[in-house]
Amino acid sequence: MALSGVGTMVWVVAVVLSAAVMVSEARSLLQDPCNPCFSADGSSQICCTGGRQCGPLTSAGLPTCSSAGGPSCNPCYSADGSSSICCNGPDAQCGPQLASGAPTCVPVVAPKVIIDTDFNTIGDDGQVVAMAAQLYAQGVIDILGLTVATGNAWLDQELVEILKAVERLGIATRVGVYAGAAEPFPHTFANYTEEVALFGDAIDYVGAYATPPPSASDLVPPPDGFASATQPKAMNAVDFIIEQVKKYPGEVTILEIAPAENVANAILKDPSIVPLVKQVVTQGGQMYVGGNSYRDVAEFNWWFAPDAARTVLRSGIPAYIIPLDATNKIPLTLDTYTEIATHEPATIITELYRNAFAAFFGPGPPPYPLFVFDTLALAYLVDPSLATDVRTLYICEYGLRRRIRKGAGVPGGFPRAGECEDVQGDLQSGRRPVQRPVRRPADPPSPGAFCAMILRLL
Ligand SMILES: [Ca+2]
Repeated sequence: MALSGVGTMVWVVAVVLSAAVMVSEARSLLQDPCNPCFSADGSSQICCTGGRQCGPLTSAGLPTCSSAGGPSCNPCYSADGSSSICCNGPDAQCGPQLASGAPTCVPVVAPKVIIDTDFNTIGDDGQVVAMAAQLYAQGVIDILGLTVATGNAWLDQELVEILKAVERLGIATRVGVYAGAAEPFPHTFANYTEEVALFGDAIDYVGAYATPPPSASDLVPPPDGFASATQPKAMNAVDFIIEQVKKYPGEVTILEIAPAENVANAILKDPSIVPLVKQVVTQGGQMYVGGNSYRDVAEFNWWFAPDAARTVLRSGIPAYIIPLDATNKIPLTLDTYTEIATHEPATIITELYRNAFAAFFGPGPPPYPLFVFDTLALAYLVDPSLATDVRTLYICEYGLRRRIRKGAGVPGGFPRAGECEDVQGDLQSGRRPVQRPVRRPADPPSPGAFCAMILRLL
């Protein structure tokens, strides 16, 4: 791994750790607002809780916390560094320097985020929401809501798990859960059964499609029981996305860590939201590596709802994609697992974590790499500088064309990426790709065209 990757991995690991270490503080954090203290250049911040004020900057310009009741000052410096002012209270962030070079203070505004998730209790989606709850408590992000779509499991099972999670994390009264797509279209469960008949059984992950939709009696409670009182909001996820984007034009980031049906349906229902969405940050797709679903040549989120992925990526909303090329480089290590699982005092999160992964990290080497997938999308959202390899590539669609030509009768094309190289194969049949010459569009991409930012965390 390149040296630059060390910092990336450490950061990601640190976030995973913070979810476990800090979860016991979640409720108190929510009642104990963050006092944000910023670095000299304003690019990073820490949260001083417990009544602590901002301390002096380190020699490297990093923020510190003073003891409780200490002097209150978040220093913001002039252009030449010769003078500073204190920015505290509602105007606690360093603002742009004036033409004269004098420092300014501006209000702290946490980025507004909708997390669209195919939730599971303590898999990567569960880890994302646990970490996001901490970041929310610290004022680093503002979670507008959690929207849910079938993916890892069927929607009803995911709702059971996320409703308990928001109670467990102490955010149930502040962050709503919105039910969305029960299955994508046209890649429905019935469609999937046709694929199996045509191309064969799955040899890799298919999420919810491993079994038919559950009945109410099939729903499995989380290890710590069903939610005691929390219910999904009455508003559908699609309408919630539309409402919030219009309420905060240009401010809403959609953290897309599920098959993209909810966001795609919002776009299709009300295309006027497209120019109003700040960005989509998503874990999905793969560029030059193998897939991880069905017959091993497709990334799960894009395989599960390919038409939705195409709709979102071609909508013109700025899209930042963390593909398997990046996530494959960040495995969950034994050291990280051990540090979380053995943390004292134990919390419900550390217990869930231990129960979920103890067998995997049992005697002997892990049977296969275990990745943290969606957590990298959250990492990028919070700190885009973590991306060490950012590329602008075209999303291509060879799947649909090849499918029609073959007359296989299965609807649904697939978004492809990679400078129009045929690098992903036939996503449903599992056939490996035939390498073709690079096809470049005759014209450069226009704003809003099918141009997406692809990034790799090396
Ligand atoms: Ca997910």
